[in-house]
Amino acid sequence: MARPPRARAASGELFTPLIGLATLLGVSLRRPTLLATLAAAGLMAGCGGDDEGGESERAAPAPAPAQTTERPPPANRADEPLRTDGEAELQTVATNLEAPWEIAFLPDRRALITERPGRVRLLERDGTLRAEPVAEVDVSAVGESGLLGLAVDPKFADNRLVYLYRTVDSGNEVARYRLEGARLTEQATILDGIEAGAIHDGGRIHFGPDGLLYVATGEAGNTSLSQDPDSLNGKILRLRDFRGEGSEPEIVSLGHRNVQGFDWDAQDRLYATEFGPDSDDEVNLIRKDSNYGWPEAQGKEGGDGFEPAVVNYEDVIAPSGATFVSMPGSAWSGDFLFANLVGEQLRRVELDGTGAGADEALFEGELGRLRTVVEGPDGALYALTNNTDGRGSPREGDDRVVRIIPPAG
Ligand SMILES: [Ca+2]
Repeated sequence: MARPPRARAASGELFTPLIGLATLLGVSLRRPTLLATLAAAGLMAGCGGDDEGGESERAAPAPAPAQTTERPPPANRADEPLRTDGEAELQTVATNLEAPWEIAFLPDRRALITERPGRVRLLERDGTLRAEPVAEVDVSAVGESGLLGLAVDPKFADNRLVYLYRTVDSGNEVARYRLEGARLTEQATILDGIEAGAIHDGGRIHFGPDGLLYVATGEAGNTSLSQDPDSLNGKILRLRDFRGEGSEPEIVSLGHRNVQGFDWDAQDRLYATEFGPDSDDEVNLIRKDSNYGWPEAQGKEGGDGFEPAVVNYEDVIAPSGATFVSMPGSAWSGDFLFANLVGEQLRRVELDGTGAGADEALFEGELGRLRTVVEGPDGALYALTNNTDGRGSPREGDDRVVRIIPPAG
């Protein structure tokens, strides 16, 4: 993996008061009413499609993790990725986020974090979470929808472009923004026409090794959409003209129920996590134009043109964001890590292009529900808890960004 360029001085301090002004001028959030939230919860309970789980179905959470520190040391500037000699180390980097959904690093080692109610936050290089959001995004945040994925343009150092996946009144869409100073300014909607629902909104976006922007969607509670080639729902899509006016997306794969995590291994093979219904959460190897079965087949069922899952989990763990560990020198290097909501764990799976080897739960019950995990520029992993969206049991300081230093390998 290419090393990020040396950090430049942040130039956004003067813009902070402008953000406050913009807020006063009416860049406001549409928050779900209590009634809408309850209706959505009732709907989800009724149809058994509540992938992300609810507190009522959960036992009391485990006590807060003992081995955390309030602030990590400054990011490692050496060439070697961070590794520990013993057990993996867990540190709290930032606290008091509201339903964070994605974290993505900039080339200067700062990071942007989305909060589902409609904010983008900036995490400074020293681990300080800037109090003022860099953007307030007008979203319709009901059930599982709202401000979800975020991706940083591969040419960010030149163009400062950032992409957001969000739910608005007309559905789910992808919008392009530009980071100017400490302010994220909207430029254009580059993909729309994705149906939204109180459940199954997909929402993860990442750039692929081919330089295209990949978008994972869900079937929004309408199972007939996953097999419909004319629908953008229940698909993995990719976009070419993301820096221009936008163009028709290409369907990479279909037959998905709800994909919220994906990444490529060192051989550029694409793997994705997927929420199953009341069993059969999945990890799939995504091949172009393949059909992953929903709602006709699930889990390891194949045949009839359907791709079986590489890994399936009978007990619900609710897998969301995922990453391969690309940097060398750790016991997890090359492995697929993904965050789990109901399972309250990170999962580490060894994948080799055909089947799966070791498959273990990490930090189970220690942090509560987990939304995503990404690899940082220092070689540590960064995960987001998801305990403040009404479905978890928030602990003091939730939600938080945690930094995980993997054991040396
Ligand atoms: Ca499947």
